[in-house]
Amino acid sequence: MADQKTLILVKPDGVARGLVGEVIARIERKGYRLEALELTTLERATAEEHYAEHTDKPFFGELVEFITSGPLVAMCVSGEDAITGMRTLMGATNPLEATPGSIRGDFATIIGENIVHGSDSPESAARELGIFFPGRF
Ligand code: DAT
Ligand code: MG
Repeated sequence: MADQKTLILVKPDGVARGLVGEVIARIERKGYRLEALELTTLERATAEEHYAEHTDKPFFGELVEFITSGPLVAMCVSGEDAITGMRTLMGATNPLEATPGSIRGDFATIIGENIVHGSDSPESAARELGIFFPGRF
């Protein structure tokens, strides 16, 4: 049992498609809490810092292009085991493998536009929350 905080993003595709309310509704219905929320468009440098672990991947360029392509919604979400729990709510990275009923399983078709981001570990959550909400968590 651990009360955790995690960084959740509704990525630019989710915002453009009008899915912000849908994603937030699922987070709240599950029983997690919103601790902070902001609509923002990322600078390239911020996006590169956020996705630093993927710098050497072949898709890094398109990933940064995509995440900076329009406004996104950044949230700090908290609750019991919220990091793993949010990953389950989101579904697998590749929407083809994401279970129906998950956010990606219900709303996405391609890996490069998979609606949401969620931190994958306590270390990632602390690092990523520091980027989006400096000094707050
Ligand atoms: P996740 O977002 O589930 O944590 P990740 O950290 O492995 O997944 O990758 C970050 C994002 O990069 C992912 O949400 C979509 C994109 N991505 C991952 N693998 C990709 C691939 N093979 N081709 C294109 N985009 C990819
Ligand atoms: Mg990841």
